[in-house]
Amino acid sequence: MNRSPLSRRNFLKVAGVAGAGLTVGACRNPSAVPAEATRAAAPPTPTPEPTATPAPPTPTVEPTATPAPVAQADTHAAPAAPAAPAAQTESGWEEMDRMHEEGVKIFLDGIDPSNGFWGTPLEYREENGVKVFELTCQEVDWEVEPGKTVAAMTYNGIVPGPEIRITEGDSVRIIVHNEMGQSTSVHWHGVTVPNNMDGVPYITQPPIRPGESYTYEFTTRNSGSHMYHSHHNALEQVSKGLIGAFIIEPADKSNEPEVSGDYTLVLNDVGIGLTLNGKSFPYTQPIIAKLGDKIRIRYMNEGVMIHPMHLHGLEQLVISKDGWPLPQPYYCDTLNVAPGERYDVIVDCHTAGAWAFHCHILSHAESAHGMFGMVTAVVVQE
Ligand SMILES: [Cu+2]
Repeated sequence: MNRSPLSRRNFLKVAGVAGAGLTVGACRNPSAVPAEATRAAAPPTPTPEPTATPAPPTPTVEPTATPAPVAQADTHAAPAAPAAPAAQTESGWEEMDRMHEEGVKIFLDGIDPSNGFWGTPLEYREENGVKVFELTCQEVDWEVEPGKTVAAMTYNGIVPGPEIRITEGDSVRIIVHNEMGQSTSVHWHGVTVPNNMDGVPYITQPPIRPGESYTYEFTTRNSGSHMYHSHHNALEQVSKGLIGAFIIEPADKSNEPEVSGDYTLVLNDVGIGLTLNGKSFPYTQPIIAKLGDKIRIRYMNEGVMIHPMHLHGLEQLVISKDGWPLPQPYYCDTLNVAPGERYDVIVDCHTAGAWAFHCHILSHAESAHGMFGMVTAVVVQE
């Protein structure tokens, strides 16, 4: 978004903690935080690991497919129990506080609204009235948080993939190139398409094999916040990053809310870990708004778990579900977003401050080692 960068001083000022002595020791390098976290004991929360499909038999699929990433994601779910006794000693609680503070410092120091966290538009060319997009499936190393790089599967090298944003009624042609070591396909999740464009191998098309390209073409009919993702070996491919926003703006915009910012949050969990737009706290980015702004947030859950997204201090007005406008919008402070679901909410930034914004399954957000995973903030500046 076109927002001026927020200095750490301003963030602290607006957060009401300027001058509160937020001195952070420079005694450890950032990677120490996740390193500590990975030493945490077994997580308390059951995860989809047991229900995950067995390792695929094909040799092209690395054994990292499910178990390893799941384990990584869960190492953050540092249980309170083992940490508690240590915290009761002076050095234990001081260490705990220091780790919490250090994560916040990395988050603040990393604020950069232009770093791509809030989406990269997919450019297109126009051919005879058709908008032509190209997506290339690639395996890349992806840094999700300080010291943690994962083997991701991506569209055009980024997680989530670039945002496709068009207008209802547009005709699109999307050419997909597969440079990965396994076959794939693309499903246009929530988008009304002809059956043969639905992207399900052996049902509506052959898989797009390594080295091949495949062309999808359709005219969009239903506006709203939709998604695109792999529909082949999906537990691995989607959870590792073959995901993206597919936003169709209505042809008639007269009922669209007027907002000063439009933010998409793609949620994911196993695979690359507990992430918002492909990043885990402290590598997430805050939404930065001005007092009185109205902002739109589009949640898209590409993970395998439910994530109740909780915003402190500012209510969320839910205006649409899966791209369909709600006949009766409703307010909430915690919005449960299940796998596959999309919700659009409007937030009236009526109170200045730095408001925590996180998944409220606490094992997805905060441990004895500080905040991690699905955590960010809405910063309302005066
Ligand atoms: Cu969650």
